[in-house]
This record gives sequence, C-alpha cells and structure tokens, in this order.
Amino acid sequence: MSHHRAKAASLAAAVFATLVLAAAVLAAAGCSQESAAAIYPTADLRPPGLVAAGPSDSRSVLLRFDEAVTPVQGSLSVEPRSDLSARAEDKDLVVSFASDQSPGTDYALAGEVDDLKGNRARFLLRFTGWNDCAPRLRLSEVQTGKNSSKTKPHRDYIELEVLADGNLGGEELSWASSVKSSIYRFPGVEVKKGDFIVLHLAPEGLSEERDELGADLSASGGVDASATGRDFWYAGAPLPDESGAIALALRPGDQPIDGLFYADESKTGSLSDDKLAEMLTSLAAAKAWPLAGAKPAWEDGFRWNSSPAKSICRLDAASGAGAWYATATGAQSPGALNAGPETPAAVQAKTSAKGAAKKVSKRISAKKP
Ligand SMILES: [Ca+2]
Ligand SMILES: [Ca+2]
Repeated sequence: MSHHRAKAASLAAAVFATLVLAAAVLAAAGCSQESAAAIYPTADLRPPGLVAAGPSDSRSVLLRFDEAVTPVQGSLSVEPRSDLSARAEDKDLVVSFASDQSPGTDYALAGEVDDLKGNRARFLLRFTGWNDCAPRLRLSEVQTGKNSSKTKPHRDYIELEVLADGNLGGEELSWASSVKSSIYRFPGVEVKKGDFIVLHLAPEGLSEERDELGADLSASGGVDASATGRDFWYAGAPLPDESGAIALALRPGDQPIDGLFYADESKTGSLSDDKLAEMLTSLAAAKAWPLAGAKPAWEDGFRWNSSPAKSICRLDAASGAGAWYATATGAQSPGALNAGPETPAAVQAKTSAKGAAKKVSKRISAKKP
C-alpha cells in the first residue's frame, strides 16, 4: 500500500511538471483589487498564481498555488462531466472525483479560488485521466518505410507486445528524426498479456483503417492490419526511413520505459544537437537505451542498411542494439510473433544460390556474340 502511494506520488510529480506551463498561462486574474487598493495601498492585491497541477490518483486532482487559497463555492466544473468536491490544504486545492477518471481521457477542469484577502483567480486545467493499471509494453517490431510491392505491401508501423493485462489509456509512443519529433497517446482500451498492438503511421486514409477499441481484433482493414493484432492508425507523421528513435512511456510526461535507436550504417561520429539527440539523451537517462559516451553517437544505434523490404525486430528483453535484428526480405510480421533472425544456413543458402545464378548469367552472357 505505502509502496503504491509512493509510486503514485512520484508519478504525479512528473505529471505536474508537464502541466505547469499550460496551467500557469491559463490562470487569469479576477476582480476585487481596485477597491482594496484605494484603502490599503500596501495590501496584497495579487490573485493566487498556479504553480503546478495534475491528477494524483484516479479520483483526485491537485492544484498547487503560490499562496494559501480557498475554493469559490459552486465554481468547479469538469468535462467530461463528473461530480466534484474540493477542499483547500494551505496552498493546495484538492479536487475529488465521485467516480474514477477514465484512463487516457482528456479532461478540462475549471474553477475559481480566492486568496486570504479575497483576490480571485480562475483556472482551466487540461489533464489526462489517471491510469491505475497501465501495463508494461515492449517495442517488438518497426517498419520504417513504405514498400509499395503489389504482392507484399508494407507501410510504416510500430508493433508492441503487451507484457501484462491492463488498460492502454494515456500510454505514449514518441518518435524522432534529427529535425522533428512526434507523439501518439493511446486511448483507453483493455488489453491482455501476449497481445500485439500495431500503430500504423502512414495510413492511406481509407475508411477500413479503424482503431480497434473493442473486443474485435479483425475490425480493421488496410495495409498491415491483421486479425491477430490490435490496430491503431495515426496520420500525424511517418517514421524516418533510415535513422531515428522511438520511445515508450506509461503515462504522459513520464520517463520512457523502452526505446529503439536505429541508425544508417554509413553514419559515424557524434550526433548534432538536434531532436534525435534529445530523445536519445532522455532514453539513456532512463536506462532505456545505452550510450557508450556522454553524448549520443551514430555508433550507439542499431546499425543497418535501411530497406523497406525489411523490418527491425526485437530479439530479447535487453535494451540496446544487441537486442534487435533486421528481418529477412519480406519477413515482416505486423500483429504477430516475430519470425526470428535468419539462420546462418539460410543466409548461406541464399548467398550460394545468388552465386550460382551469377555464374549461370555469366555463362549465358559469355555465349552471346
Ligand atoms: Ca486487427
Ligand atoms: Ca511482429
């Protein structure tokens, strides 16, 4: 119990940090200063300022101000609607929900507080519904580019394996190239250990590309959709084809718990001070991707010769380049267990088949006049 509470508190702190800016900008001054100013020139004329805010568990949201506050009766409201009550604890306003927040849902909480001199502040706080049962997921496969083959088409996707039963609501995937980073937040959906989740990042805009929010895993069509995987679609930004990074977090604003850095094998040396380096620094700090030196270098990545005919797959639970491999050509498995690396025998067989084919074609060309 106490362990759970401590964990909840530290998670809440992380959420607070991300919400400070949005909340502070939205906190607006109220009325009642002018009359006080006329009588008491040195009095407190400033309304309370919001310092930090966010959910602290599934039924509570905490707002911390820069001075002691009291809630204004009847001023509180939330969308989506829920019954609320509020109490002040010195500089903190604790807002209690009558029922659990819906995990991953976007909430907007509005209300007013007074300081001890009656200066009033109105706030509007946007936050993500607290998730008490966010399961650990593991990145398992990544298709970084479009393969427009007629018979085996593939488009950008990230596949995740579910490691425990739970609800995805609020879990976040982010991905970065050197110039751009993007983020996707999962909606509240119940999942089971062993499920495969596929986030498609280059949808064609077809009506059959449907998010699978219920029990039916065959609800979606579209390239790479499957009846074994739970498919989601996001048109915001595809993956970088050759070099990029992916990070997974359990809750908005949390440290990442898993990551992948893939790098074109021709690149060497330190990265520039860019979006990709920023994500790698954060992955390294969270022990989700190791770096050899103090700053990210291309050599820290999973090195590969980028090809849309191959996906990058997870070999085991470790973090870092050694836990990943590139599939054989055409061996992608979105929404299903990865096939495993090509065996040395299979590689050998292919090489000798290619060699034999070359010899034959040489003989044929030699015969030509
Ligand atoms: Ca599916
Ligand atoms: Ca797979």
